Amino acid sequence: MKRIFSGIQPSGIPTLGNYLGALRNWVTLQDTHECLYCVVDMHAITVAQDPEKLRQSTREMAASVIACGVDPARNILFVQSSVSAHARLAWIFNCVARLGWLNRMTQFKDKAGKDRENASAGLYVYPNLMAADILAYHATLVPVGDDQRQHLELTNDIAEKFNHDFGVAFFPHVEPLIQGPAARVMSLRDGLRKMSKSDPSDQSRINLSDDADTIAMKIRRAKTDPEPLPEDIDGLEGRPEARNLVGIYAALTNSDTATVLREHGGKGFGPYKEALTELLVQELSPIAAETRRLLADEAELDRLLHDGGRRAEAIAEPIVAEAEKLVGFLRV
Ligand code: AQP
Repeated sequence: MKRIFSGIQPSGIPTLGNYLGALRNWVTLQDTHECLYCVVDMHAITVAQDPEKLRQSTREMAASVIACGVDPARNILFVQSSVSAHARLAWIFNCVARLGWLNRMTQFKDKAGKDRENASAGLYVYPNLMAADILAYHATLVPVGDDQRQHLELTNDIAEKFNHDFGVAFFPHVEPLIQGPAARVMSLRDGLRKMSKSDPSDQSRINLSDDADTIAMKIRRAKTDPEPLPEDIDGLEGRPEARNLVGIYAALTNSDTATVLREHGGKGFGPYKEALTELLVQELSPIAAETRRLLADEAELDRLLHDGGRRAEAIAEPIVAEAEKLVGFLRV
């Protein structure tokens, strides 16, 4: 069985983008792989977080993951900061990765924006921590949205350089697992920007906790253009908002863009948005209800996460101890 590692930041309520790009795949993969799923709070603090809110969001994220269908007994579900191996290996990787590599990371450029000088050093070395998250477990498969592809290439660069520098074949090659027509769900307000849980505009995203009325309102107000839906894929050229709404529909029905357009091409956005809303409500309402149920018993949720953390540690500890030995740390 191949080992999978995947993480999600507790930087807000998970969105439809997180769900279609990652969480839904996590559920499928648990049947065929050994899976480690991690709420990556250390990544979340690369931008400012309110401490109490972060603690609560960490629980909420874990509850959402379980509510989506991830079984904490069959998989290892845990909080990143509870396993110190991540921080230790990340430091080693900070010393392996080259500044030139990090300078090419588009996510840093997107997230730091115009005020780069004021971004945290943590945001800059975020991909090194991500490499440590994965390689601390010798995981070889990483289910992610399309936005993370570049970070996984960097993970492999780091693994190769480490292996080369220390003359070993210690860290494995990592493969991204990018699936489906909604590998990149875009903002409902701007079809060229990714849907994000930390976008200042709540109207830009569907949160997994949104109720039916909120989903209906957000889809009704989602930006579109005046043309009806095209009948084939070529007709989506230059229409990012239409492409996004079609991609979401295709993902929710486990079909593809061409099939959705065969069914809905020629229709105006009014009836199409109604059909899309119905699908979304059907899929997301049970998740929201189950998340609320899980959050009502915080002690049990904390117990599950503690247990996951100890199981994760048992795998990571010997791997990271070996990496520390390879770089020459004295263990006395
Ligand atoms: N819009 C998206 N479409 C498809 N997949 C997405 N993912 C995130 N947004 C989309 C995937 O969700 C997983 C967890 O992401 P994350 O929380 O670790 O960080 P992120 O990619 O930065 O997600 P957000 O929602 O945009 O968070 P913030 O706003 O805090 O930066 C990843 O596998 C990601 O690919």
